Amino acid sequence: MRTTWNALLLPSIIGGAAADWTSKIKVVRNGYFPLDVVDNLETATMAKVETWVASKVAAGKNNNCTLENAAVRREWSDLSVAQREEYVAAVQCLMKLPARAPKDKYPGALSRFDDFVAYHMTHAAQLHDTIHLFPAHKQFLYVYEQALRNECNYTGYQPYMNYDRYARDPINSPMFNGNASSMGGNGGPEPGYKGIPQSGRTPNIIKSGGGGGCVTEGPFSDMVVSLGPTSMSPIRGIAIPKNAFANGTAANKRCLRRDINRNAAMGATADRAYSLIVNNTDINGFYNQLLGNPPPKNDPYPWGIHTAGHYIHAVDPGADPATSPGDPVFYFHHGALDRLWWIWQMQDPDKRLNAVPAFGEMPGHGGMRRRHGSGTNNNARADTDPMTAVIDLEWLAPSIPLMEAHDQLGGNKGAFCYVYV
Ligand SMILES: *[C@@H]1O[C@H](CO)[C@@H](O)[C@H](O)[C@H]1NC(C)=O
Ligand SMILES: *[C@@H]1O[C@H](CO)[C@@H](O)[C@H](O)[C@H]1NC(C)=O
Ligand SMILES: *[C@@H]1O[C@H](CO)[C@@H](O)[C@H](O)[C@H]1NC(C)=O
Ligand SMILES: *[C@@H]1O[C@H](CO)[C@@H](O)[C@H](O)[C@H]1NC(C)=O
Ligand SMILES: *[C@@H]1O[C@H](CO)[C@@H](O)[C@H](O)[C@H]1NC(C)=O
Ligand SMILES: [Cu+2]
Repeated sequence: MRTTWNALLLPSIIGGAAADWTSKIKVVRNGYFPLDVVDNLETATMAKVETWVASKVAAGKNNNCTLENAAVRREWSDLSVAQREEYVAAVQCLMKLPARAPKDKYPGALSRFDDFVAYHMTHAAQLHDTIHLFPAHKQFLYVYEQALRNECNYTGYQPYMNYDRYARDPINSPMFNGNASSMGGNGGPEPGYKGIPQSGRTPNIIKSGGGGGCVTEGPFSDMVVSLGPTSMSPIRGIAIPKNAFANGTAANKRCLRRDINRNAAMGATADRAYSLIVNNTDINGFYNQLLGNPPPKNDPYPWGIHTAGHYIHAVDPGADPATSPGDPVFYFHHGALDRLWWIWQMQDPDKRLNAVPAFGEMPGHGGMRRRHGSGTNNNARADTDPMTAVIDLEWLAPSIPLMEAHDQLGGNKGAFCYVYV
């Protein structure tokens, strides 16, 4: 049936009149937030995506993935209130299911949700070296999305956050307003918390947005955070109980703390994301600009989108690079980055799909910055050829070849088959 359909479709594409992608993918717009420059670029890119997928179909290389059967990851505000509540309930469900991480090494992993935090906090190199950052997080998100669907009966897909919609007033946004269909509210005031230092940047701190205390409103106000903090945590001025283990894997039950932060969010506005995509024809430029390297000049929010997105919802565990998936908003942020990477790739799929950053910088989270040429950032070069490298999430999922996680429309033997709208 599918083959017949593809055969019927092809002539119209070869004839130059590709069918309108909106007949294949259901577009939902909330009508409240206007489309921004990146949304418009994404829309304009869909014709290229359609042509490219058609060529893969024609070559028999699409692993059964088509635009018609692709999952759609939507922006949070484009979900209905009922869909948002279904998502929240699925995350809360994961937080109640038993952990699978080995108990001896990860005694503080108390739930399936924690399984993901436990992996992330102890496998920085496997997730964050130059060749792994994008594809390994693609796989990490996919496996989390699968857990929500297969273990908690969630019927949707992982939403992403379009920072631009919330950057100017994140605290009152549909993501963080603290109502039942939000991802929970801000933390209470914590005067000792000054923000997150950004050495080498001007300004050199993401100033506190006024929060830092426990989240008291919304679905995650009763969440129990267990793993972390690790010795890498850049959080200062808050009395977070120390983890019994330096590696952060002991149980350390505490509240979820946040500082919903406009100063961070403003570094991830659509103009910045647009410049990131259209100003970089080369993957190294894209990678470095995403991470804020070199630091932008004459920019009041010179963090780079990756850092900005993380600190929108800091503090504990969100601000600790190792334990950041311990705040469920992490998955919205990395979904947003995955989307930007995809839009960038799709500007020229033949050249960009498999482009691998040769040598860049570690993610610009607070204290984790590394210099070019320092011995600490050579995981990518030391022993791994991207062509033979793998993404091994251990207890989370079977290992897959790294290059299988570059293509979200047919990669990983067709397991990846999704678009962002
Ligand atoms: C594609 O789908 C067909 C029919 O469902 C199945 O037999 C085949 O194994 C699938 N191929 C791939 C690569 O997944
Ligand atoms: C973390 O440290 C503790 C105490 O040293 C150790 O027992 C545990 O195996 C470590 N876990 C990992 C993942 O290294
Ligand atoms: C998911 O649905 C199945 C089948 O209806 C049910 O047995 C299972 O308990 C549900 N799981 C959860 C976590 O609700
Ligand atoms: C929560 O806020 C969102 C965004 O303002 C709104 O659409 C939704 O109806 C609100 N939900 C509740 C339960 O108040
Ligand atoms: C591309 O970068 C240059 C230099 O940083 C900047 O002036 C320009 O505005 C950027 N272009 C776009 C479209 O953002
Ligand atoms: Cu990460």
